[in-house]
Amino acid sequence: MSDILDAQVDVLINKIKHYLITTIGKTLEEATDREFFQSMSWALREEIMINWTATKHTFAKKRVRKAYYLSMEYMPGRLLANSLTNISQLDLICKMLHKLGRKKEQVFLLDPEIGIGNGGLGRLASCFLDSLATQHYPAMGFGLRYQYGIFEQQLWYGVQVERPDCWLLHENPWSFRRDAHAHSVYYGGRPIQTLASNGQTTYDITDYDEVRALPYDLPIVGYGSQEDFPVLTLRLWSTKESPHNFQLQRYNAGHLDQAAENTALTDVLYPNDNNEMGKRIRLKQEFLLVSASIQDIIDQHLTVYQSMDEFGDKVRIQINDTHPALSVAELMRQLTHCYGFKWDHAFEVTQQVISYTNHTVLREALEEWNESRLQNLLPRQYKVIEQLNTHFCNDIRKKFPGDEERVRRMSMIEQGQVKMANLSIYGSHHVNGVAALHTEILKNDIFKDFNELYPDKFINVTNGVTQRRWLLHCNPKLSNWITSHIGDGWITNFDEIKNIAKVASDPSAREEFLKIKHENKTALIDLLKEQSINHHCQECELEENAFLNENALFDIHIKRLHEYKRQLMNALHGLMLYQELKENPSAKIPERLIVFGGKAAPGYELAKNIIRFIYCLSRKICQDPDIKHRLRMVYVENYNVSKAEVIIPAADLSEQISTAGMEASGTGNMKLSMNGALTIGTDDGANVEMRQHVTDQWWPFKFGASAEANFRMQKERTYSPCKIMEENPRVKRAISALSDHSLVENDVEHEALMTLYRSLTEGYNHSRPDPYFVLNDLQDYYDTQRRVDELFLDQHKWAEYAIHNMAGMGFFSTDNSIRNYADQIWGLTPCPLDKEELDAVRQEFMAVDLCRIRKID
Ligand code: 26W
Repeated sequence: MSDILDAQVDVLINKIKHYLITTIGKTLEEATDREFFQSMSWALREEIMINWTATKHTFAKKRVRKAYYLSMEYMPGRLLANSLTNISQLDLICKMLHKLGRKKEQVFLLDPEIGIGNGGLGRLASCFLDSLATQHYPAMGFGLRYQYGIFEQQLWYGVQVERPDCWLLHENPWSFRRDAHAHSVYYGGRPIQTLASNGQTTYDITDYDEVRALPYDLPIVGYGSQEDFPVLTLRLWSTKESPHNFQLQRYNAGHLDQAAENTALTDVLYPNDNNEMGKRIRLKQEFLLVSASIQDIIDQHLTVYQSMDEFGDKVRIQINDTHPALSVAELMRQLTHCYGFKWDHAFEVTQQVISYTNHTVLREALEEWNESRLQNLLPRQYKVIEQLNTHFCNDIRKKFPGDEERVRRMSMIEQGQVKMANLSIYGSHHVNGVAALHTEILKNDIFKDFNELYPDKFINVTNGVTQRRWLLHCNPKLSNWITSHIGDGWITNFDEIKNIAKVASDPSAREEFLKIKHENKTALIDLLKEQSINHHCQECELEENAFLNENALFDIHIKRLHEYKRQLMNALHGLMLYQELKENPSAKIPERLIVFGGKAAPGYELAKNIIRFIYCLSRKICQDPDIKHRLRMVYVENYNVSKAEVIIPAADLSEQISTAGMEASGTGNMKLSMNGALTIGTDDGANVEMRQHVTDQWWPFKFGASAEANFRMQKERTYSPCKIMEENPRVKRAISALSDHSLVENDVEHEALMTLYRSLTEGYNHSRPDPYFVLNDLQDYYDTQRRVDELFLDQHKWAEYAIHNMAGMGFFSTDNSIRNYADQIWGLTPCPLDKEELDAVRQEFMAVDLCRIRKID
């Protein structure tokens, strides 16, 4: 075995030398780490290309139904090491790097962090692709290739500064430009009514703006320890490189901004999470994704079937939130205008093909577009929407005669706004929420009218995460421990994780678990130290012991910053704990390190002020000689997928404390739990199902008002945070510290904290005071944290709980979510690599290249 590995190492080294000389003109010794990384990637990619080609051939040959995932966001993080884990080649690479004396950490650091998304929605899309690939589903992802992904967050003395995220600075060996699949996308112009040969009225267009969308493909490598691992495609559109897109006439007339608008279309990701902006360029981006992808899907279909007759049977399109909702209008238009479908038939096919996932209940995040903006930018799609709306309103009237108020509420076009959720629901055969509670809220609250009209349309598909990245890859020590106790079946069948419960009561297994957690904490401490050596940190963090040690309770709150996620409540708890420790120094409270990570949308002032508050408070704590050895608070700069891979394995406590009824699902909750953290959480989103799967016995830290109670409070307008403050001195003392100058060092800081104080007590910018009920849950949260302390003091008991929590996570694999989509929504069956196709590709390649890393028998 080891001989074979040695031989493979040598072949790989030869291949790398080959690429170094033929593409860079250097020998192994003189190559920089980056040049080495590039050449190594080129060498490895040969292996992946074979399976990628064979995967494509297989889908075409078998003529299977195929699912297309349309998403404005993805969050793959670093791809290479994860892909190598999936094909069990990471050991080989590490061995090779060791032999050559290259540091693997340094080499893998050169793999670009791909962050072309905001948070939960984009990361979910990436987990889905991993599960689609691993389970051999015929599928493909579409997205946009933003040149600048989610901004890099710097923290200057508590102030968030955004820097561009230039992930494309270096050539990416895993990104394949595909000129043959470029498409034209049309904006603006005037529609001209035409009569198609079948008598159907459609619209041509004149004086339009034509934009070329050029795709770049990324390989998505599924898990497979055999030779037949599948590889799917993530196709990302760019408008950058097409010369046609630069409008020289406008440039010559002195309008550089207009001239470059289309080449710049895919330049930047909009950095808003759960907040709608209504910007024109964003609408152009959304349509770019929709139009180019649908043309591509139709092309792929015609290549295999030569006609559109089976389109409704062979194609499924999933739209990830409403961002690609124009798919409904654009598919209708292409079917009627380009392929001669009659309206009714086109709609039947559209509805058969499209389904929509909703990811949020926040009303400010539901997309609406200004009607005249949409009409001017996309005149033909606007006409389709108008016509769809007429049909839709008639449907409503038929079922609810005389209820014009209902028609008004449900209409897609209302008061000069086009409502994308309404369009998506009408155009889809299924609409799904992402957790049981969330789906119920959709059905009974925000989409109640729609559910009454189409009761069978709404279903739940609970989110998940891929255990391959979020356990196997990011936590190798714990993975080995799990495998040593229950075998490695969990990697592809996560239900088997339940078997780990059998060691929960075994003292030596607990000991092993605690030791691994300890080692993972050391890695996190190293990361924090690295950050604090960075220039924009407070001096006191540089002290020895700055982050306590591995015995402290690691209390982790990582996610986008948003009021409803209540990072403020966590920070207020830190403040109350600080005050308690001051007052009561002999209290039996374990050391605690509170870690925050997450970006605030650049224009979200309150969120930025919450970061500043955390900074001020952590400074206060680390300047206090009585407390700094017992409590610390730290904000991890620029939280991203790679940082999550270090933070999550080190967590003891997972903060999932959103206002109940507001978080659609959450997925960080699942990642932390499967890495052996206990959850302190409200009964919100997927927390509810996690608790059910873990059982109440092993879920000790549930707290807070229920979603129902919160809705009631919202409706009845009975909530008074000031009353809570008056009645609860401990809460009052904490809130007062926001306004009494005790935490701040200057006026600017004081003003920042005052906005938080006001938002809790009076309301901020016309909103009600404390709209997310922080004070209402604060005392319960504080008391629950004291129970956390108590359990943590008994490490073996804590380990027992943690192992039971891991054991309850089987349901929360995206393998399971994807099976649910495939069975309940798409009607899709797995299609494993065809052996003949794989052999054929291999043979063809072998004929020209006899130097293979993996030998075929
Ligand atoms: C147009 C602005 C905008 C951008 C993103 C509006 C809304 C969004 C997303 C829908 C927000 C989002 O990411 N939602 C999150 O989706 C996750 C995956 O389903 C859930 O786990 C989170 O609870 C939900 O907040």
